[in-house]
Amino acid sequence: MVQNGQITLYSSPYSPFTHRVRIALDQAKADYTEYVIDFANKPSWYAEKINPIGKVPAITYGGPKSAPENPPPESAKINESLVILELLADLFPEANLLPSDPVLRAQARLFINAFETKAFDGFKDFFFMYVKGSDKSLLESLEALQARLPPTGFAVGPEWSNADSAVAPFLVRMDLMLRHDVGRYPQEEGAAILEALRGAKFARLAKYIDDIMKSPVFKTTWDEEINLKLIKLNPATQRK
Ligand SMILES: N[C@@H](CCC(=O)N[C@@H](CS)C(=O)NCC(=O)O)C(=O)O
Repeated sequence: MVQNGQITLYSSPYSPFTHRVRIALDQAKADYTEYVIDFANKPSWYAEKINPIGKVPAITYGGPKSAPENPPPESAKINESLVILELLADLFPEANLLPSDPVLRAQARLFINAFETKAFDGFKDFFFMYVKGSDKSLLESLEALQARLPPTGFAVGPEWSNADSAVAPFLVRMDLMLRHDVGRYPQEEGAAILEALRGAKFARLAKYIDDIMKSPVFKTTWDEEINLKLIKLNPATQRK
């Protein structure tokens, strides 16, 4: 499809939510401009003109290319990473961001839902807040996510889809943080989780994470060294 108007992505290099959208935009081969929002010095026009809740990611879609702080008045302003993934699947049908089969599409959404309603909380509570007991809930939620994976391939089959774009930024960061002992969690709990995730019970999830990291669509959006530096700098990952 010929893209019908400009796309601007408002982003942060720290943000796994932005990462979701970047993967899908690349997969769709969309022509887009990226503008990094500095969290320490958020421009007031961002909430006024783009995303009233002030978070990233957000996109503007439509109209001619223009300065990021002055989006075309006719452009749509869309926030929430998962909603943006849905929009991109609709805008770029030939990119197959979602499978064409209705049942597989539903399964992709269920996979995303399993991550969003359970695993994300485990991830946040263990790595960024450290809530007591979150080691257990993180492993339980990962087991439930793993149970949804087909025997081989990605979340809903051999082809990468929005389901993978939605979870990959988190699973890969989780693996990286555990390998480098970064995050709020007590060191021994991190070591125990890493051991569990390397064990037979989580073999399918480990293979999935490995396949994600080897996938061309993911590799073009990920630099492990830079991300490790960013994660280590994030105040929310510092142990107290
Ligand atoms: N539910 C939102 C979450 C977005 C979100 O939490 N973004 C964070 C970055 S990872 C953010 O903008 N934080 C800066 C702030 O809240 O000021 C989505 O899926 O897009």
